Amino acid sequence: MLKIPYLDSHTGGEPTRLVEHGAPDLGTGSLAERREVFRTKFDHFRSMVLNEPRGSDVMVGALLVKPSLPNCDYGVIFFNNVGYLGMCGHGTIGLVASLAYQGRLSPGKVRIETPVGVVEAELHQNQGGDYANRVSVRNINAYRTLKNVSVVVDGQEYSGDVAWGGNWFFLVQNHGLEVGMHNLDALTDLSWKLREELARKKITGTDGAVVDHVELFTHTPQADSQSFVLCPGKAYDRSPCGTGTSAKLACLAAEGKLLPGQVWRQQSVVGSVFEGSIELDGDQVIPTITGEAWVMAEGQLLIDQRDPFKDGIRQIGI
Ligand code: PYC
Repeated sequence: MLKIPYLDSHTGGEPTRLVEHGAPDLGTGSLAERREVFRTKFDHFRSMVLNEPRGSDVMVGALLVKPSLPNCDYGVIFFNNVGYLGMCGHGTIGLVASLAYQGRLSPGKVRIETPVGVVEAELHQNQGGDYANRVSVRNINAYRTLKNVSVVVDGQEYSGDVAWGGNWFFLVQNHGLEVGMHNLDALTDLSWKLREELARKKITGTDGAVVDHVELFTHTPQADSQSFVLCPGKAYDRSPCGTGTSAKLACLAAEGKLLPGQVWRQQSVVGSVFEGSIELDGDQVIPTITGEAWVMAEGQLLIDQRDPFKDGIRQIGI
């Protein structure tokens, strides 16, 4: 029986499953190179950890590895039900809170290497719980590449921006749908169709990158904005999405609607909130996202070689 220790947390409702020991050896290359080894040689491990029946479509995996850069403390590769992420904001908050829970981190700063760059997280002081769980993540640079892109779905025209926040996003403000838990089917349906239409029209991120996250925004009295975020595997993000909030901050800054030091409160469809702010870096921004994560389960994944679904139920065609 193969046994893989795991620690599950959630950040604003969005789960992260942290694994480290028992994972395949991905070598000592850069995190981008190791993600490629993971993808091409060990994708069964991703599916085994995250897909049903052991995991779920909603979950994001965080594989903790040694960094390749000497000035980093940890390396991490994030993955989901259908593949691999660049960065993951809620996942980084979950990772740092999980390391705090394990007694491996004290309040202060930690540098984490990801396949798309180095992020700096700050674990804030424990406010009286069992472990410190409030984390700020100074993300890699975020920027908008396309403004007011027109996409037609079911005969109706939508306009949105394409932006990078560690993953590629299509951000739509005027979509006509109510953003709330009562409307998940309609929000998912429209987001998915927008994503498909972007792909059909070959509207991409830089270097032909697939725009695989869609954000639908609305106004809310409880924060500066509320959003529904659809992830690549068709599950919606229960958190406000750290990389998605970063992309939003980049678009706001490009419009002159957010200045360095101002705090932007982004609410998720389930009601959780991230706080975001920016520093300027030329025509790009460096976003910092703050949120809280909660550890919620730890144990061992058990992999029985006789089990026909030991490698999870793979999703084809997403
Ligand atoms: O928080 O960046 C994020 C994220 C990406 C996908 C799910 N959550």
